[in-house]
Amino acid sequence: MKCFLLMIALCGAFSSALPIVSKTEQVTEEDIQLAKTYLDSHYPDSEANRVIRSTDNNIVGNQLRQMQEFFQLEVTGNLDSRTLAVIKAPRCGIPDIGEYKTFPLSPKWSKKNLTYSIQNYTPDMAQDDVDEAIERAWKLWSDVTPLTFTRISGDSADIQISFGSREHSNIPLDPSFDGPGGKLAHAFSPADGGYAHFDEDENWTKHTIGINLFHVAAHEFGHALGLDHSNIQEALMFPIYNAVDPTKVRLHQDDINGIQSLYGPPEEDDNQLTFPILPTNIPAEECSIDICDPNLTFDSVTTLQGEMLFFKDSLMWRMNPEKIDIEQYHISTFWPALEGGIDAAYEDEDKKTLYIFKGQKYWAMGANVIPPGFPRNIHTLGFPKRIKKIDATVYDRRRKRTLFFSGDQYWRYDETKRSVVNGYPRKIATDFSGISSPVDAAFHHNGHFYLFSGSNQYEFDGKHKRFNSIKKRTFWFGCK
Ligand code: TQI
Ligand code: CA
Ligand code: ZN
Repeated sequence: MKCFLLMIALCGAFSSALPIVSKTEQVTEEDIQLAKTYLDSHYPDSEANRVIRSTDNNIVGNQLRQMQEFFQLEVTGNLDSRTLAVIKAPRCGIPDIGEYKTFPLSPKWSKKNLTYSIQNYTPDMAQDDVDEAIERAWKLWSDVTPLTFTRISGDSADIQISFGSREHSNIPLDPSFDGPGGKLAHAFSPADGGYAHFDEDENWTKHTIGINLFHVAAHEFGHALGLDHSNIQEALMFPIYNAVDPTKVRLHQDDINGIQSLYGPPEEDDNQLTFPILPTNIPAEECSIDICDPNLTFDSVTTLQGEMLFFKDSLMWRMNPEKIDIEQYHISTFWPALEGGIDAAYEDEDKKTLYIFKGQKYWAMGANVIPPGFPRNIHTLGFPKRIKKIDATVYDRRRKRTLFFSGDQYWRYDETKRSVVNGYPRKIATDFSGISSPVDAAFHHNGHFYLFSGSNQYEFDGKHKRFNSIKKRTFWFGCK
């Protein structure tokens, strides 16, 4: 916001060196030609935006109006002196060819892992839908940059998001909103504090009736990251809100070029693992291991979005429990950095995150957001230094706690408090009597825990803390 004002100020400084056409001065034929060439190259001549030459030889029409709107000039449709001054100073931070634009001096965030907070909610939408729209809007930008966006609470976030109407804050130079219609939202550039404000007098929705929050948030976050408006009509940063199907809102190559001019492309981080998108119609590999072999043991097992994944060495099998249909993949297909041999894995369905453990490292992969800073060391979870690897893990959705097995001990980890529960570790043999340690793999299905040890699989009733049955490990595959 402030930056836009700054740009006008800079333009003033520049253009004062140029002859300024005063309000009363007659516009010359030369000026008209100049303006026409300028408008034709910046605001391509379409049916809707044809330049009409009026009788008094002035340029009028939509091309000029668009240009005036773009530069926040008075929209007169006439080639007045201020408009002409902007046309005559095309090098004032304004590209000659149609493309993205950053704010003057290109302010940008100097760190990659940014935080945001949602300070309040609009009553127009369910809170979950607001959270989701905001998260998806950030994801558009994090997908094409090295940036990450993590939601935190409180007032210390880099980018604070809020809804308000009219005079909506006491931040200096925060322009007030204008009631229904008109201004929808605004955001402060990285130089000005990175706020994103949404006009509460608009009707915010998750579809096209009313104003689509995801669409406007995506545009505002572009500003909050340092992008000014683009003059490419299809770009998200083009300053006109076209109600498009929100499922079709995505970045234009111009938006990508713009944001990457500030932050560069995503880091080819060999260490970062991404949430696996399991193919739906790509044929899986031939099964190269006899999955019914009674001597086969698993490295780890986890659920993933309703399916089950079994890991062994460099391979993984995917099974849909409804279909008893097994597909085999190389682990490296999804995670080139891993090369298999993983120790443990679990899915936190509440955080929509998959965790993978290998040696002292572990990775978190979000279905929607890429959690920053992984891999991390398992000791950051609070395990003692003597623990060199995790054997098995499983998430207990009912208690929002994760069980970790290592050697002959196990821990409970509180996912809400993000710490190991007091009183742990405990001996596996004490609480899961009958199971032989170590536990190879563990997962949760339909309210039961399944712990794998050697060729056995123990079904454990989490509620009554007792074993229901011991099944062969191959039970899931319908082996004879
Ligand atoms: N709000 C303006 C905007 O974000 C605020 C603004 C005007 C601005 N001029 C600026 C911000 C120059 C930075 C630089 O663009 S708005 C749209 C769009 C608005 C407009 O309410 O007019 C969207 C908000 F692009 F569709 F026109 C969101 Cl998506
Ligand atoms: Ca408004
Ligand atoms: Zn904008």
